[in-house]
This record gives sequence, C-alpha cells and structure tokens, in this order.
Amino acid sequence: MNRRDFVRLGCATVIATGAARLRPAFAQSAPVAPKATGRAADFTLRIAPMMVELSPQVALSTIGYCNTVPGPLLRMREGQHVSVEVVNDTDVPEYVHWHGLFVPSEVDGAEEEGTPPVPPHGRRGYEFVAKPAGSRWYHSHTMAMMDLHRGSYTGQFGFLMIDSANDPGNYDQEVFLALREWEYFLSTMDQDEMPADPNDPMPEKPATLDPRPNGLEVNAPLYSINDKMLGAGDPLRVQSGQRVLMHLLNASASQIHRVAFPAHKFQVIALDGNPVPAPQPVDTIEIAPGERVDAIVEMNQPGVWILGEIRDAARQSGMGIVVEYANQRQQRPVWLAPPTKRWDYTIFGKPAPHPAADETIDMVFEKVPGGPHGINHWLVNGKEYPHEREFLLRQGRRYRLVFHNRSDDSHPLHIHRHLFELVELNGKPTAGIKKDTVIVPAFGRATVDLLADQPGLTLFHCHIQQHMDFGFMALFRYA
Ligand SMILES: [Cu+2]
Repeated sequence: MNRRDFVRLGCATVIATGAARLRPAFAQSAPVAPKATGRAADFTLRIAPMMVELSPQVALSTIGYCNTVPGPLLRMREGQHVSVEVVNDTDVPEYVHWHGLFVPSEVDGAEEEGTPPVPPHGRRGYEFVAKPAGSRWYHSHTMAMMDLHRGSYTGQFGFLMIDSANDPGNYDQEVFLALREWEYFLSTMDQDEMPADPNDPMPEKPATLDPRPNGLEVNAPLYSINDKMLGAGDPLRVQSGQRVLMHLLNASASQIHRVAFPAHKFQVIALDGNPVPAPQPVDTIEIAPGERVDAIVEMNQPGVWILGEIRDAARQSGMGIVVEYANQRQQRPVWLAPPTKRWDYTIFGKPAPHPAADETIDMVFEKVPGGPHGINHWLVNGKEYPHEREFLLRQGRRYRLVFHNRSDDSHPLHIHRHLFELVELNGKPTAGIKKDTVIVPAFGRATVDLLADQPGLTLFHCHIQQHMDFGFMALFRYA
C-alpha cells in the first residue's frame, strides 16, 4: 500500500470504528485514541468536500474533516506528544488551528503567525505537546472574505479533549454539542441574535452615534446541533438520576447563541475548558463563536424535552436536540422558555484581587459602516489589520488588556496560544476565570490580564469570521 492509501485508510479507520463519530450528540465510549507505537501519525485528518444530512429533507455540501461533522473527536492526555497528519483534498491551502492549546506559532495554524499551510492536494504534519487540559477544539483558520464556502463557514471543526490525570470524572455520561449555522448568505436584514439589554451600562457608548448605514452582514437560514436539525437524528437518551457532562461549543461563523434546557439547570463547571472558581447553576448559557462551556446537568425531570436556542426562530430552524428519558418515548418533546435569560461570566469568579499588572494596553474597536451595498470594516486602535506597528510583549510580564468596544455589536475576542484572566466586565470585577475568548458586549468594556509566557507571534481577533476578515485582527509580537 502506498503512503497516500495508508493515510486514507487512517481516516477511514476513524470513521469505520464509529468511535469518533459524534452521532447523534455524543461519543460516550472510546473516542479516537492515539496509537501507542509506530511511525504513523497519532491522528489523521482528511479535508475534503462532503455532504451533511441535516435532516431527511435537508442535505447540503460543505468541506469537512474525515467526511464527518463535527470532525473526529481528538482525545489526548495532558503532556502527551501528539502528531496529526492533515491531508488536504481540496484545491485551496488550508490551516488547522488548535484553539485553546499552548502550541508554538509554527504549528498553531494561523498564517499571520507564520504557520505554513497545508497545500492544496498535499499534506502537512502538525506536532505538539497537548496542554493545557480541558475542552479544546480545532478548526479551519483560513480567511474567507466574500467566499461563504471557506474557513469557518464550512464544516471544518471538531472537538479536541485534553484529559488531565486528576479529573475526578464525576459524571455518568459525556456528550458533545456543537452549535452551528448553515448556508450562510449576505444581507442587510438585521438577524441580531440578542438585542442589547437597555439596562447594560454601555461604558463605551459615544455621545453621538455614527449615522452611516450598516453594511451587509452574514446571516443563516439553517441551524443544527452537531450535524442534525432539531427533530432529525437520534435523541439524546438519558436516565433519571444521571449526571450528564455537556461539552458545548459554538462552532458557527457568525452568531452568539443562548441555549436552555427546560426544567433543568446547567451547573457550569468550566469556561473555554478551564475550571471556574465558583461553579453555579444557570437557566441559560450564552456562548459565542469560539467559546466552550462545560456544564453538568442532573437528570431529575423525567420526560421528553427540547434542549435548544431560546430564540424561537433559531430553534425552529434547527438549533436544538431532543432529550429523552428512558421509558418516555411516547411523549411529544416539550419546550419551555427559561425563567431567566441572564448570562454573566462574573458569577463564576472569585472576589480575590489581582496582582498588579506590569503594563496596560488599551485596545479600541470601532466599526466603519459599509452602507447597503458594502461590508463593514473594523478598526483596532484606528487601523485595520495589518498594522505597521504591532503590539509588543516582553516575556514574563503581566499585561492588562482593556478592550473598549465602541460598536453596536457584541464581539467574541480571541487570543491564540495563551489564556487570559477576566478582571472586569462593564465595571463588574471578578477573578480566577481563565478564558481564550471573551464576549465584549455592544458599547461595553472588558479587562483581562495576560501573562506573556508563550514566546512567538500571537494572533488576536474577533471570532466572527466576517469581522476577522475585514480588519478585526492584530498581532502580538514578543520583544
Ligand atoms: Cu466581531
């Protein structure tokens, strides 16, 4: 067998075992385990065109990993040396980004940091040490610009779990739920997921608002959890008394989502894969593109329920999954609006003060409205990417980054290869919450502390693909 066949077989083996497929919503038993020996890569990802069957009535073409959406679950131990062989069976260069991992710039999967591409109809090996432990993920990091069939508009995403040796594993079932939109299009129609709360403090709201009309924005008519619309595919089957660990991921290109599970609470234990100081039960989880939320749900309300987006339009267009208790099959699934829609990161933190930062870096984000036939452009400190002078870090120093959002959209801001700690959100202090992506609300402000401990070029951007593509990006450079 030649090398090409071997790699194909590697990917095919992943599928054939069934272990890696997240169908319908969980891979509760053996995930793809790395091979113990041999010269072959631990994991193989093959990028190729594929069909996704969202329901018996709806199928669409996209590009995915190993012919499955999400891609295979990559599960590894903390500290393990991992090799991933990526085969690109498409006509364009690709980048696989390891979101939330501490990896060098050359393997991080970002062109701007100098990672080499996986060439069209070629292959590239990525090697790294798996850290830190927690819920991570991998996805395409190509620019898409006006092509809504590239980058994160496609099905190129998957869960990546780094298991810690000291995880108590205090749950009965583990499920993986990726939120997705499909068939993106451009429109001036305002599909804003969640109108800003008028009671929000909006510390960054200017005295006079920009009167120019907004540009075309990315919308989507179809939604799913993993690869199935609500009602299609198998339900999530549970038993009364079980504790179910839910790994939620927003793998979409454009929208912040809020989900609820009627009659149940989500006990949030980790944000972006990092355990929170004060786990809390909540009715609603808000999750932006790039973010992960890990929550334990105690199954103590027998019935058949819909876990789904709280906006009726999004849920009815597919963003939901039926949760079915044992011996309840005859019932119709029930949806109830949650008692509260509030989401506030700071409740999961601790009051402890932060050590003083060595330096403060202010970052101001503004929109240049594109008008009815154009696209909005985005400025970081007055400039679109690239900037002639990048932000400079010195190894070992602690930086306080202040994100000033002077626009009327919420933005999930992501930093590569590092974690930051939330210091303050719209004036509310908190500590101990470590994330790699944070939503800065419309006209809001977030302050985070970043320890410069991962030398190398470090990309910073809004995780909404269109915003990233049209200027909302910056590089941090180590001195
Ligand atoms: Cu944005």
